[in-house]
Amino acid sequence: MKKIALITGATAGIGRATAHKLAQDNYNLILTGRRQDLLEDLKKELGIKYKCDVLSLVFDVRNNKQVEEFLGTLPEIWKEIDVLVNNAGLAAGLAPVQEGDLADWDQMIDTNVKGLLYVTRVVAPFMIARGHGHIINITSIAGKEVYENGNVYCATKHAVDALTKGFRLDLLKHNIKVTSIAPGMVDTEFSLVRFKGDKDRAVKFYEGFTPLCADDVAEAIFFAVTRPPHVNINDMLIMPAAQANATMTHRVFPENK
Ligand code: NDP
Ligand code: 8X3
Repeated sequence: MKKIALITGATAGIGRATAHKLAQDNYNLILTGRRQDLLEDLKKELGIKYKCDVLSLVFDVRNNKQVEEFLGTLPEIWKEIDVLVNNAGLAAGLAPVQEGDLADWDQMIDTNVKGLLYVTRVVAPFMIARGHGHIINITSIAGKEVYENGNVYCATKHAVDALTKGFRLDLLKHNIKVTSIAPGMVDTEFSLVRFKGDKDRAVKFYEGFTPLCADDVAEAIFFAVTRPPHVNINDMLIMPAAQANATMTHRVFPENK
């Protein structure tokens, strides 16, 4: 029988790549995001390529009413979720605290922290009822270190790091594994979103070195979910080879060679 994975934020980047990876490994998928057209395209693509069943749910993780409405009322068969990938998230802006945009702060805190909590609050009881499960939280190097102007984004990812540890304690007796996957810089829509559609700025962010790609992170998630029952990957920090930590990246430009 196929297993079921629920991936939040599957319309792009890491979530989308993880959907491909798990579908290829014989999972049926519940995929969520706000952009319906992208979810529908992905659902079609995965169905054709991997012959898997896909349930696509369009909602905003910041809205707990929607989270409960869509996930709380899943048909019984879809409640049998083996793997939850809490991936939906974003950075909005990059500014010193004294110039921070309050709407950006709210968006990051509401999505990265509260959204992740809302989804887990609904899904964890399904896993408890079945006596097993695996929750993967996508944290970040920004959840381990803080960088200039990253204040609130880094705080949200530090919060997810703490929540990961807390979930692990609370869910231990229920045989539910909890894993943090913490990537460094990954070339996805992340920077385009952070810089509010400014393509030049987003492209510059990844210039002069090879960042991770979404597939690299999907591979790490896949590794974590395919360990035998007695093994849990608590925390995986995965960086581009050219990025030593949150603040130091070795960039080489043709004119400097
Ligand atoms: P993308 O921007 O490519 O993807 C983000 C996904 O999150 C999209 O599918 C988006 O879907 C979804 N999302 C955002 N806000 C909401 C919301 N309010 N409700 C529902 N879904 C939402 O970025 P990444 O793939 O890079 O990011 C995925 C995760 O990885 C994030 O948590 C990010 O913080 C983390 N991360 C990213 C790194 C990077 O350098 N790229 C490094 C470390 C961690 P839609 O817009 O359709 O709603
Ligand atoms: C995203 C990685 O370093 O751009 O979490 O903040 S970084």
